[in-house]
Amino acid sequence: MTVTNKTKVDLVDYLLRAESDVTEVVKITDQYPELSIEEAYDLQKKLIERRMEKTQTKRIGIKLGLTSKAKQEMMGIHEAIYGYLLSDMLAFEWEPLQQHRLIHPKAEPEIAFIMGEDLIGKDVTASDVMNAAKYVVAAIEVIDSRYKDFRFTLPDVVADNCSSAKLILGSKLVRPEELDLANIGMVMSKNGEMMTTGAGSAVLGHPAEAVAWAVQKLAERGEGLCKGDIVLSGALSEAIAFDMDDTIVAQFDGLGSVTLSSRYV
Ligand code: OOG
Repeated sequence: MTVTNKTKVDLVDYLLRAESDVTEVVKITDQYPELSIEEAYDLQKKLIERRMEKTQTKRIGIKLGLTSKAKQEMMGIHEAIYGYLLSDMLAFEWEPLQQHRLIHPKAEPEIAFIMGEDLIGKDVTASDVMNAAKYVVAAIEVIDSRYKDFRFTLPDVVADNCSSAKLILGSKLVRPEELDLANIGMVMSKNGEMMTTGAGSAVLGHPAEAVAWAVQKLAERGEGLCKGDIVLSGALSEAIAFDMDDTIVAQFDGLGSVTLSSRYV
């Protein structure tokens, strides 16, 4: 079945409804197996426009996904993906997440960049990213795929805004050049028990390389990063599922820690 404009509107509605009803749904490639990555980015763009309109939110940045070689191999792909961060996705360390608003959330430890300047262009490099970024900060991204059992193909996850749900930033802001970002070590625990470890190099060799890739990719669509954007550069380890009353802490060398807690309200 081909993806007409009418189908695109229906698919966007389908995914937005899954999010607002907090219900997992069958992946869209079950019905549209020919959906291409480019069409999936078109769907993602429409979804973001509709979601901003519906929830009166605005764009606050970009997230990268599937940046680790391990995850790419697991999915049989060779490319990362990007999605958008919106203002209502921003959560805070001091305010537990409302677990009942999430389907089957998982936490990912990430290094976030705060952009000090706009950055746009097909030839942008990691060193351009380091120069344009004002700070790096520890982050936890909460991913919450709208698809059943978190199972999807690449076009499915792109259309679903790369499983984006929430993000929490730590409170220690560091100038990017002050740290060796590829060699930053990270430990993530759940309720005091160590769950996973990782290093900055897990993110396409260096987190700024991942951000440069995203900027080049955005340029293909005439877009880029804006001053003030938050950029989640990709997970340093696998994602960890959590439930109500869980507390997750990600501790990074040189960046301090960031804490997520959840409750049922
Ligand atoms: C896709 C998004 C994963 C990352 O950093 O790899 C992601 C998913 O696994 O649901 O954000």
